[in-house]
Amino acid sequence: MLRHAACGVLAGGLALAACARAPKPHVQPAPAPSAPAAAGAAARPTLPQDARGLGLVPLPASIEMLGTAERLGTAERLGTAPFQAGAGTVIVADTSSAEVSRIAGQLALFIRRATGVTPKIVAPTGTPPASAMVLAIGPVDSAESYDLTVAPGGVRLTAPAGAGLFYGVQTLRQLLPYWGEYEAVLYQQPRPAALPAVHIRDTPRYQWRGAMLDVARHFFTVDEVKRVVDLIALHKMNRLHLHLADDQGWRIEIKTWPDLTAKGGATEVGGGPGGFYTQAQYADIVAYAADRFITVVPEIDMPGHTNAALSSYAELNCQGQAPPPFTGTDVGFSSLCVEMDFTYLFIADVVREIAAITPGPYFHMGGDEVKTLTPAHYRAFVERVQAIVQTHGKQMIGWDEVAVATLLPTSIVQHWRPDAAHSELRRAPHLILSPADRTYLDMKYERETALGLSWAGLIPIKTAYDWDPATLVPETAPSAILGVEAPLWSETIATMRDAEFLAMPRLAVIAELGWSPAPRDWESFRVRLGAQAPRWTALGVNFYRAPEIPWTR
Ligand code: TNX
Repeated sequence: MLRHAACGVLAGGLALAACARAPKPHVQPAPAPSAPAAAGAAARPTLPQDARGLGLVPLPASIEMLGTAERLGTAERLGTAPFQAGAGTVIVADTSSAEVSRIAGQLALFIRRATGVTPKIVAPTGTPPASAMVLAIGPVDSAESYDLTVAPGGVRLTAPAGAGLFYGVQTLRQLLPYWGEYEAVLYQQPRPAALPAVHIRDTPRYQWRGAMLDVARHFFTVDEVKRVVDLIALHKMNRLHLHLADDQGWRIEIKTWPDLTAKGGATEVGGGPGGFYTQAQYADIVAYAADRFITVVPEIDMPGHTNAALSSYAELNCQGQAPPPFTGTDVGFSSLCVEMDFTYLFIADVVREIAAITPGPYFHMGGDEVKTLTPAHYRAFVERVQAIVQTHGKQMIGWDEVAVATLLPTSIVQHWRPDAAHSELRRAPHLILSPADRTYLDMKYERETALGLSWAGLIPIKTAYDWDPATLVPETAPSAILGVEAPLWSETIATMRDAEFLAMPRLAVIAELGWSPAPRDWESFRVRLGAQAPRWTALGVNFYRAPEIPWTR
């Protein structure tokens, strides 16, 4: 039985007494052992009714409460508090691995912030000391999976790779009291933090759990992008798609075409100053994301959405004349000169330079909303760019219009138009699902929402939550669906405060769609989402307090 197995795991490395003392669970019968979640296929194991009281988002694949269900002081979660982090807590981790050490350091930081005590990180030597939090590499389902046991004598987190350990630490973080999110709590005295006794075995439903930030319509600084990285990491997302070029701005330094940023980077919607990332700054974002197991996906939108490039270089235009910069919000009017070979030399330079500073395997070529080309010219363009992207060792991604082209087996289609023809989408070798009427973070929540657009409809929380990625495009092979992504377009947002208001809480909704097994339970989700309020407040997140969610504060 899983419950005893959990103690067995624990007993292997921690004091046996810990398990012997663990109060008998009085919740549901132990869930069936969770199978690794095959995309779309995994059935939800029975979860204890009170698992929702843990306040975890996204919901893990399997949770077993080891403690009794008692309310814990101010914390709105259930379970006894058999593990007390604080003075005496030691993190045991393989300090010879830089990656494991880094993750242990991240856990140490959360413990310090929650308790006022910085735990020592020590290498494993035989039996772990009492009150140890052990991070171990060991077999669990897939690379992103983890197995976590919290019991009175200690905590044991096992994962086959760094990614799983990192997600297990994010779960521990959400199990710790919310005040661990404050950066500078001053403690008169160390304050122990209770972790509820629980056994969690977790694995993501989908490999692609993404968010997109449009830094082209309005520019966001490196620090602001890092803040977005932090928010997506907290919710176990693993892709950050950066929309780096559009009509209103070009945001990434290309050394062979310096005016792209010198001229094309100096505008944005509304006429503000714009901005751009040097290649070194972009590399800094990529490294910061990689430390959180997030792959950056760079997008240069083409052949449409290219006014910033066209206005920077006259020779990219069919007539040899540069248009003025554009600071409005219309779409569909611009296009690269697709019949001119010179255009493809330009594209090859851009792809080569970006590929060289992008360790991830993807390059997104946009391809959306082209209203000035014939279908034949459009298709030929996509296929030519696809070949360039392949030459530079990357997999091409394009918005769903590109599905009309002949695509390589490695290419990926990002579905966004709610009315895109399913017959075309089914031709896609791989699909990322970003249906605009469910996942677009820039849609208004309700008619009165001051920020955002509404062309794809209003998206209150339940609308964002209530759909199944596995059945959105009928007759698509489940294996073709890589996962989900939530795009945040920035026509109506100029600051991080505004961005957070549209993104949160819907980013957490899409994170759950990407991670948690189906079928999902709206009632459980509302409660767990509501429990994030003090945590997000501590992080300074300007989230929308949707009236249908029972926010705990
Ligand atoms: C459609 S989504 C666009 C963007 C806009 C967005 C606004 C997509 C591929 N194209 O250019 O910013 O709508 O919601």
